[in-house]
Order: sequence, then structure tokens, then C-alpha cells
Amino acid sequence: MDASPIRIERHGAVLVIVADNPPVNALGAAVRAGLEAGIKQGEVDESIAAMVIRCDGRTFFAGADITEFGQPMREPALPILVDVIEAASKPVVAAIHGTALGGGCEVALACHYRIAVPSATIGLPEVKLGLLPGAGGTQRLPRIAGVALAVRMTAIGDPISARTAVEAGLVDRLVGEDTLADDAIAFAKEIAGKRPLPRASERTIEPDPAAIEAFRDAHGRKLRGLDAPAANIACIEQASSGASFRDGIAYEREQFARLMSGTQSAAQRYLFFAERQAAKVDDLPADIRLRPIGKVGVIGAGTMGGGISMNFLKAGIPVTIVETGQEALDRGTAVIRRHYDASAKRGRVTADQVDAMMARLTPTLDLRALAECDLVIEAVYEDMAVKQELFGQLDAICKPGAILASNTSYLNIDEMAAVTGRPGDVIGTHFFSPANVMKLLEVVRGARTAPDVLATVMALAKAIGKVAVVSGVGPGFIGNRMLSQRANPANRMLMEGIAPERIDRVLTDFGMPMGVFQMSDLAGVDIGWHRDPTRIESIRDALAAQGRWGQKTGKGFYDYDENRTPTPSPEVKAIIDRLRAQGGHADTTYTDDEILGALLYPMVNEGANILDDGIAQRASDIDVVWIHGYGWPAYRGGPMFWANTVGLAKVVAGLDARGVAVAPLLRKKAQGGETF
Ligand code: 3H9
Repeated sequence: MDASPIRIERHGAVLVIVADNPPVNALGAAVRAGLEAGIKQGEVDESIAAMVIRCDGRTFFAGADITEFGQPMREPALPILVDVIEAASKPVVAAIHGTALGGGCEVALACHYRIAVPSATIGLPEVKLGLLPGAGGTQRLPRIAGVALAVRMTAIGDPISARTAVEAGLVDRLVGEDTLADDAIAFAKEIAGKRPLPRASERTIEPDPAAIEAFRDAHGRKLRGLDAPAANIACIEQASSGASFRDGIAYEREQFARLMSGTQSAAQRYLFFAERQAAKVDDLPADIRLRPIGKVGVIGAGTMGGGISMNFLKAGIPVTIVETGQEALDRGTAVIRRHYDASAKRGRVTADQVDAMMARLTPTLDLRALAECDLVIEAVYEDMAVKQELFGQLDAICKPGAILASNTSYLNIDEMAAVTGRPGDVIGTHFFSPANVMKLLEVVRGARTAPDVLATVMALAKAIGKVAVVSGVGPGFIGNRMLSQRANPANRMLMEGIAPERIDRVLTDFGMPMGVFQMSDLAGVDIGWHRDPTRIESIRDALAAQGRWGQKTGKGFYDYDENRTPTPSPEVKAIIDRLRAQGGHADTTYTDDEILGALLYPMVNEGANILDDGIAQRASDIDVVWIHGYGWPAYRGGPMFWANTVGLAKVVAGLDARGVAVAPLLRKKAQGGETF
């Protein structure tokens, strides 16, 4: 049998229960059993006056062990354990460092006192897994920290800093960053004799409907379609309703079980592991040595180059940004500053932090300034000849070992690498717009990209807060290759008499942030247009010819007012009617569900081709791309997960019915009753 992850230390009259369950001290069955045994030992030992719970390693308990979900629960269950802790007749102190999350936070809430190091964070992120805190968190947190904070912490799920926790009464004292173990013992001795013991369950709180209303006003739109935030809020309302703690716990249990058995939570838990899996490259040795990245160069100070730079500046990495003209350089730098100032205004960063980030930025017109950079990312115009010339120059300028990256969204990395004398150092880093916000980074591995270059970029992505997915070289990589499959059926349905706004509405009802035509208007209807107004071969040609280039000209598939609010356009309807008449297209009726299938099944189909071609390592990587790069709703788990929930046989039947060539892998899986 494995050694227990819990050890007990005695320090005079203080019993210290220490957990050591790497990597994040998840509260698996053995940890729970050890904690319960520790508390019981402290209870019966008359020489013990107080107890401390703390963790070794990088963090306090980061939550319930998610890998145990869906399996029969082994005793003691977490809700039982927290009750045992709170019911102890001697004071129990939680000594927190790292991240006290989920069940970890709930253990801390059940303790009578909480102390923390200043760098610690505390949170109830269950909502991000489509759940709610199921071990008393929704009932104890508001009793300690109030309704407003409890709603924010549970329904959004972002952790708070230890300092904020002190202000909220959630943490009793901040202690030295490096002296937690000793300070916890000293604190326990100090409070050992105090009675009555402060038990969260014994407190009562007033209802605060105004706080809940304000929260709904501020976040309702963002939380649209999600089950878990509403359930979290309902539990907090229950805690402040005057009902007993026990009734509140019963309600929490019931809601937790409901969410746990639903598809949304299954999708979100799948995503949690999919994101972490995506970081792993199957054929890279685990002990590979990474190249140090102390300085980054970015070529192009436009929207993309600026956004890319901001990621590094924020992470503390100096950036040299290069442009060809002073005006563009100044404009790009000013835009970065404006973004940071806006963050400061919203209280996300301090003015000092803004100054520090800007101080890390070196704007220049001289490409030779990149000589000392460890990584250079080009974000210039999407033209192979332009990119190749640039890579030739970088090859001559950059120091040996520097990584040369392209932000291309569809061009061939190998062709860029071929013009350099160091193809192993060349890689694709495809950021998604806005690059400082979107979490996805498609890392494009060229045929000759060196393993350590790939590993370095994957690690760097994590360091700057991105979720990286590896893609092989191929047109449009993973995301845009699938995106292009949605455009054809969308345009075909227009010709069959379905209005653009209905097609878009079906996608936004599904949970996408915008529809096909809204996206087209945002990106520019004229992108890829042949620029000949007399050549009308598609609806796009017709719109572009009339100057309907999208939001930038105030009209595209929709008309826009000065606030960029779209309204359906009679002119577009007339254009569509004309094209339909010319082509002799008959009306076809569709249900919303059929529209959805017509749009999304071809994407799933292309996903299968992408897997078959070895462009993506695994189906879950494709899902991560769509969730973090294109806003596919996380609670639907990404296109491949979603296809599993629809049933692959149904997807194949839908594709067959519309005459789409079905990917061999998809058909095989459907016939075999398999899933992705
Ligand atoms: C809960 O608590 C429910 C209760 O309310 C009710 C119960 C009745 N379990 O993220 P990383 C693994 S729900 C199992 O790369 P970082 C992770 O898969 C839980 N495994 O590290 C990865 O494994 P691998 C509420 C977990 O430093 C490794 O640890 N808690 C868990 O970037 C490293 O993870 C949460 O939702 C877990 N709970 O970030 C917190 N957590 O190496 C979830 C992590 O094999 N965790 N692993 O790929 C996190 O947010 C981050 O992991 C954390 C560290 C911030 C802690």
C-alpha cells in the first residue's frame, strides 16, 4: 500500500496535519482519510490544544480530485470531512499558501481560523467546471464574507488575493511569505484557549437582493446559456434566506448532483483536462532542455503585432517592436499604452505596473535591433514573398539559437523556413485577435522545427497565459481550416432563401459569440476579394462591389449605426433575391436544428480529416482551438465533443443528406458506434 499523503507533526500542544499529494494537493480519498484521522487524533489526545492543517509543495489543496468525479465516492466524502473539521472541539487553523481552491477553500472555510501568506489566492472555481462548491462552500462563504463577494466568487469563479480575503474577513491574518509553518504554530498557540470557536455554520446573514441584482445586471449577458452560475447564485440566496444551515446544505447537495449529471459540466470537466493535454506533445522527451527566452522581438506594430507584444510585456518579458514607418510605430505604441491605461482605470493593474510594462517596450524602425532577441515573431502582411524576404533578413540579423516565428494564419511555415539557413529554429505562432485577450495560441510545427524550439514555445505560451495547441503545416492549420467549411453551407442557405440574420441567430442561440455573417462583417467582407466590381460570382462579390465591406464601411451583410449595432439590411435582401432569381434557386425550408447541422457538421467532418492527416494530435486539441480561439461555448465542449453528444451516426446522415463528402475517419467511427 502507498504511504499516506498525510503526516502528523507535534509541536508542543499543537498538532500539525501536513498534506503532501503532488502536484496540487488535490483532495483525493487518501488525503481525505488522512485529514479525518488527523483531526480525530487531535481530538482524543488530551495534550493537544489546537490543530493546524497545511500543505507541503507548491500549494494548499487545489480542490477535490477531479479525476475521481463520476466514480463511486470513497469515504470519507468531502462534505463529511469538512463537517468533522468544523465540529472539532479544539481550534483548527488552515495555513494557506499557493492556491486554496474549490474543496481546498471549503476545507479552509470549515476551519475555525485561516491564516495565509500574502501571495496566496483563494477561490471557488467550481463554476468553471460547470459545478458549484459541493462541500458547504456556498453556505459557509456568504456567512463569513457576505453575499456580494460570495456571489462573485462562486458564479464567476475567479480567486481573490490573500489581502482581499483579509479585508473580507475570510482570512484572519497574513503571515510571512517564507515562515508559514512556524507562524501557523505560533498563531495556533495564541488562539488555543479562545472560546467559543468561530464556526461559519453557526453564523446567520441577512439577504442582500440588491447585491444579487447588481451582479445579474453586470454579468448576466456573459453567463448566458450556462446552468452553473445560476445554481451558484440560488445557493447563496438560500444561505441568506433565513433557512437553517442544514437546509442550505441539503439544497447545495441537490443542486451539485443536478449539475454533475448534466452535459454542461461533463463538457467543462472534459475541457479542463483537454487544455492540459493540449500542452503535451506526444513525441517530445520530457527532459528536453528549453531555450531561455529573456527578450522578444515583434515585427509589425499593427493590431496583431501590438496585441502580441502586450502578452510578453505583461508577463515581464522585454519586447522590441519594429515597424517600417515612424507614424505607424508611434500609433502602435500609443494603442498599447491606451489599452494598459484602460486596464488601470478598471482597477486591473496599477499605474506603476503600466509604467513598468511600457518601460519594457522598445519601439524601433531598425530591424537590426532584433539581433539580441531570443525569439522574434513577425506579424506582417500575409504574403509569402514578403514573409520570405523578412525571414532571409532575420536569418542574417538574429543571433544563433534565436527562434524565428511567424504569426501567419494560413501560410506554409516550411516555405518560410526554407529561405533560412536554420529551418530548425523556425516555427509558427498563430495568435487570435485580439491577441492580448484570446487565450488560444496555435503553435505550428514545421517539417524541420527542432524539438527544443517547439518545447520552448509551448512552455512560453503557458508563461504568458495562453493555451497552446500544436498544429502541423497545412492550409488554415486547425481552426481556420474548419472555419472555411462553415462558410459554404451558410452561403448556400442564403441562396435557398434563409435570411442571414436567421442563420446568425441560430449560431448565437447555440452559444457562439457571433454568427457567420456578423463575423464576416467584423473581419471585412472584402478580404480575399478579387477587386473587380464587374465580376459577380458570389454574394460576397456582390456586397464587396457595392462597398459593403463590413463594419469598417458601416455596412456589409448588415447595416450598422454609429455604435456598430447591426440591423438586417433591405439592400442585402434585394441583392440576395436578385442572385437567387438569376441562379433559379428555389425556396427550401429549414428548422433551426437543420440550420445548425448544416453549418456545424461540415466542421466536425473537417476536424476528422485534420485528425486523419495528422495535423492535430488529438480530437480534444481541436476542441480547445475552437473554444479558446473562436468562442465556441465551453459548456458544449468543442465541435468534436459536441458531435459525440449529437451522435456520430446522426452527423454522418446529415452530411450524406447534403451531399458532403464524409471523412473516412468519421464514417468509420460512426459505423463502429465509436466517439472522438
Ligand atoms: C471541487 O473542488 C468540488 C468540490 O467543491 C465539491 C466536492 C464534493 N484534481 O493546471 P496545472 C492536475 S472541484 C485533479 O497544469 P498550474 C492537472 O490535471 C475542483 N487533478 O498546474 C495537471 O495534471 P497533469 C475545484 C488536478 O500550476 C496538474 O495537476 N478546483 C486538479 O498551471 C497540474 O495542473 C479547481 O477547479 C484537481 N483538482 O495550475 C482547481 N487540479 O500534469 C483546478 C490540477 O497530469 N486546478 N490537477 O496534466 C487549477 O486551477 C490549477 O491546476 C492550479 C495549478 C491553479 C491549481
